[in-house]
Amino acid sequence: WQGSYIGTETLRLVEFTAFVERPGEQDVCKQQHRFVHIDPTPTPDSPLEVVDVRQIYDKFPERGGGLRDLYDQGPSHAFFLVKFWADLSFPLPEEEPGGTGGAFYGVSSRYEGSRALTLSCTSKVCSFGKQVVEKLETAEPPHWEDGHFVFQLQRSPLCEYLINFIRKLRTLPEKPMMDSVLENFTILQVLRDQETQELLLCVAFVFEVSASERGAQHHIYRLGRD
Ligand code: G9O
Repeated sequence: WQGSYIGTETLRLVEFTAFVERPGEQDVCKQQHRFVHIDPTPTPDSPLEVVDVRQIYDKFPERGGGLRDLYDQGPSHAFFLVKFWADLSFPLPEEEPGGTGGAFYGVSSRYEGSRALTLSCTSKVCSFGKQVVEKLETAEPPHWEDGHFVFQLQRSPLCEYLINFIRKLRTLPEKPMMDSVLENFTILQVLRDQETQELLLCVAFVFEVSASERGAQHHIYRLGRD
């Protein structure tokens, strides 16, 4: 299966955004800052570069449902790696220690698929290759649009661990320091058909901080193994 996007014939990631919204008095005043973003703009349909999955085994749990086990079970064409350059150049909201100053930290994602199914999404947040948070979510029931089923997970609140992680990272004085912390921070998302537990997509996320004038960037790879 070839293409320059994250997806297979069954399920394709169309849009993905992690953001913070600062409170405004009215909805229209809310200011959204995107840490990372994959947009729905069509990209040229050239094959993705392949990264050997063994190179990133140590960044995720390997056994007990970790990356190695998942890849062994396959299907291998459903495995992707995204390198994000996150935009952390947002002004920290006024806040008391331990609070978020009324800010909302969330993540929204949208998928297109060829089958009506119940889509489940498991996210494992990992530090030094060990899982520190796991979150299981179910997408809204799909709706039919332009010839395919559309699945959405909208405005899912980020967990405390991630909010604190982003806020602490933001206080580090230099990009190289942030990047060195991010070397040991990864996220693994697994999308399944909830009824059959068939694996539809597995996406490994790794991070650096964007140079502030460039905004959030990303690069998508396919994961392979000879
Ligand atoms: C530099 C850090 C940027 C953080 C981006 C966060 C991406 C979020 C990926 C989804 C995680 C879902 C798990 C979750 O919400 N736990 O709360």
